[in-house]
Amino acid sequence: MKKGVAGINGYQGPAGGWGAVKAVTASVFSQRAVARDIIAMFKMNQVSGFDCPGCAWPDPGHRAPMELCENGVKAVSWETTSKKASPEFFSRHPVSTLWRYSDYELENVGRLTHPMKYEAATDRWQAVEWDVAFREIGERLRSYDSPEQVEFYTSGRTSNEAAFLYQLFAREYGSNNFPDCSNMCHGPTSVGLTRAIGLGKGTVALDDFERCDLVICIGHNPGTNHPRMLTTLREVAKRGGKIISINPLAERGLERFSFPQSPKEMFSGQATTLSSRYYQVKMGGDSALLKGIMKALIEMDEARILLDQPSCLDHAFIAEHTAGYSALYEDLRQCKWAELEKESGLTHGQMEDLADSYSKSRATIVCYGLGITQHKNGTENVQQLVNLLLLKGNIGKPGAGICPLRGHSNVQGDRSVGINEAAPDDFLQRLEDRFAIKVSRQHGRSSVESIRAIERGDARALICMGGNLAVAMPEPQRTFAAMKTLDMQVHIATKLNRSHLLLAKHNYLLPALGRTERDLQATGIQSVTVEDAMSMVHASCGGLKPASRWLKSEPAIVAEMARATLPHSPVNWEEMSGNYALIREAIEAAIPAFAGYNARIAEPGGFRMDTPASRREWHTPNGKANFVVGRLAAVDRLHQPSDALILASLRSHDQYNTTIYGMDDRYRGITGRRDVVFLSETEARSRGLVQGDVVNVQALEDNGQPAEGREMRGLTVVIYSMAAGSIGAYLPEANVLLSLDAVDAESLTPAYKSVPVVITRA
Ligand SMILES: Nc1nc2c(c(=O)[nH]1)N[C@H]1C(S)=C(S)[C@@H](COP(=O)(O)OP(=O)(O)OC[C@H]3O[C@@H](n4cnc5c(=O)[nH]c(N)nc54)[C@H](O)[C@@H]3O)O[C@H]1N2
Ligand SMILES: Nc1nc2c(c(=O)[nH]1)N[C@H]1C(S)=C(S)[C@@H](COP(=O)(O)OP(=O)(O)OC[C@H]3O[C@@H](n4cnc5c(=O)[nH]c(N)nc54)[C@H](O)[C@@H]3O)O[C@H]1N2
Ligand SMILES: [Mo]
Repeated sequence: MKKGVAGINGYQGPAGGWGAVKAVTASVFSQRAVARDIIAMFKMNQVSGFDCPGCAWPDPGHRAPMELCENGVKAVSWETTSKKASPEFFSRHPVSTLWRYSDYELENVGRLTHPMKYEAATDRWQAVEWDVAFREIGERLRSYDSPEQVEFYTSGRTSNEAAFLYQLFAREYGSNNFPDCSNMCHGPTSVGLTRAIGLGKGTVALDDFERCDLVICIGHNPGTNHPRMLTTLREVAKRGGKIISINPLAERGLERFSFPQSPKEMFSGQATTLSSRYYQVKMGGDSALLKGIMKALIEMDEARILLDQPSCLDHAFIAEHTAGYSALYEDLRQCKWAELEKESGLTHGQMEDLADSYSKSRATIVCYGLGITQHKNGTENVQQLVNLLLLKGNIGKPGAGICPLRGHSNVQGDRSVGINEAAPDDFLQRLEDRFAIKVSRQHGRSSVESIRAIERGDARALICMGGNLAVAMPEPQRTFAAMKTLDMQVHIATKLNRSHLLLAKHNYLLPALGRTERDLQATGIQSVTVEDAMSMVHASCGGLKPASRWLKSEPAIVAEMARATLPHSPVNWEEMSGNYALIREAIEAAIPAFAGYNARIAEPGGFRMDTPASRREWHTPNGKANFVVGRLAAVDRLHQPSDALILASLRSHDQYNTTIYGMDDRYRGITGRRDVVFLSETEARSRGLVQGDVVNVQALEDNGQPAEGREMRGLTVVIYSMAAGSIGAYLPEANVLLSLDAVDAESLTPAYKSVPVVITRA
């Protein structure tokens, strides 16, 4: 191994600990957000405070006065930054100059302060009056041949109130095109769980973690993406519960954790061991692994029955509550161990060990993330997790169930209130009844379909409620080019990002209040509501002075855009945006699950949305929980060369999706750089590579041929503890290796975690 490769140092410490405390201070300092921030942090996630925009992990009822979460602090300090992207800044920087900024530099300019319109003559964004912007946007939207030529994107920080108004506006206008960030992460959860158990969300509540015997963490990285979950996992480990992790990479946040709020752990340098077992599955190998565990479990069960020992499956549950068991049984019987081993990268013995641990647990929770969903078989993967749980009746009993780790802090809520390109008919009917409008029943477009429609010229305008759509999507070679063919783009945003610079013919940038800021409307200060990953809905009320007096709230922006576009609308836009309680009343009228909305969010901690599967009520067409047989592997290797690797795009510890906070990835031992690939010792050695060597990565087509233009050059090799056959690189840089056509067949979620590639020395 080369000694001393710049920025590649490894990391020996636990997750959390002093490193987290130092990073908090550094992030607050870098954004010059000191005093405001500290006050804000104390109120974050509290009953009367605002909801942390960091992640969707729920808040415990018995929380510490301030749960220090490093990445929550980063999210908040970047929102409450004192830096400003003002009209004066834009007057000094033409778009051609801004294009050369890195993604980090773009967001680091600071908060947008004024509504802006792009002027082609000067190549600059220029301030525009709100009224003028709304009038022009409305005129343009009315000018298109068909409302189906307009795409309405939502990123998941948007509150329930803003999201509901937004979809109402789009539907009254006549479009059902709702590309949304959940199409990029948990689309397979919505589709797969709905078909399997009749509920497109998780079944567990936070207190189930107090009662489970076993937590299986598969394909997610809580140390970075859901840091507050480590507190929960620590409690499980401390009371003797078992945690088993399944991940190609050794992720420190799954291994051990030093709780920053525990003086004992902090000052003695102790840490809690989280996972008792860690299985480094190959990227894309989960489905083979899950089949192996289930096969071993069934074999074990049959042996026990022969020996007159108690069964290790819940046969009574299977008989009463499920359908499809015999097809699953037949599929597993036919699976060959050699194939399961080859595809998963784990041994028959390891799969038996996993089955054994699972069989001994009386109540098991399976937690999963993008390592499961972002594959061509993402939906099937989710259903395999359900299969495993159903075999032992682990859904709908205390301490057990399925727990998808959702992404953005309100991505689940946005879908609950109607951001859905194929909304159920009863919902659409209630919207029509409540508002005396007509809405289309046409199946609309999700994210990948929207980009393809823009590429084909079928879509003329794109409105983005937050996010950074073009950068978040695969294959910028196609996505970026498509964006520039649009007639109009409208971005409702807090910060500048690259999507804003992919100019259409007409471009507007509308600055929104962030969640930490005071939202004053006609009837006084407003709260919004959000739904966390465990279906808890609660209020969030910003308290800070807005970054600029020209900012508008998202509901206000939507309402004014709607009034400018639909002058004869019967909807009471002005009244609703002046009093969000009226929006909640409307949500309640359209969606019965929100009955008593305003009263229920007044309760401390809010309320839980109904999750029928948690009480074994299966809202599926056959009224049963369904076993679903899936294919063996994420990638069909038939035509791939023998040296092909499967690449997953990864988040560093210093980023939030496309927002790059800094250049470090502390828990993976990387400092000051992102131009790296992670490779196992075995794969490196077989190619004669050592740490620090520079390589090129070439993506492959399904037929094994090099994919033209889908390559990255000059990446530095990091030797990492990870599965053979696998390789990792950071998003969004690695998006050039992806294909817009490689998607999960059922949900159309891009296969961000399984791109076949080959590497060569640069
Ligand atoms: N700080 C921070 N917090 C975030 C985000 C952020 O970017 N930064 N993003 C938010 C969003 S929108 C989302 S959706 C969530 C994402 O949260 P996660 O689901 O944790 O997402 P990732 O970090 O993309 O990847 C998770 C893990 O999957 C593993 N993996 C890759 N391929 C495979 C595979 O084939 N099988 C298995 N078993 N594992 C695999 C990787 O090694 C990695 O540890 O986090 C949210 N929270
Ligand atoms: N290769 C690869 N690509 C991926 C992924 C992957 O794992 N691999 N993950 C995917 C996933 S899971 C997701 S969710 C998507 C994320 O896709 P998006 O949600 O579209 O992207 P973000 O980076 O979260 O959006 C950041 C921008 O949101 C805006 N913003 C922040 N806060 C607010 C607010 O309060 N209001 C408004 N109006 N705007 C705000 C800011 O302008 C900021 O620049 O990326 C996907 N892309
Ligand atoms: Mo996400």
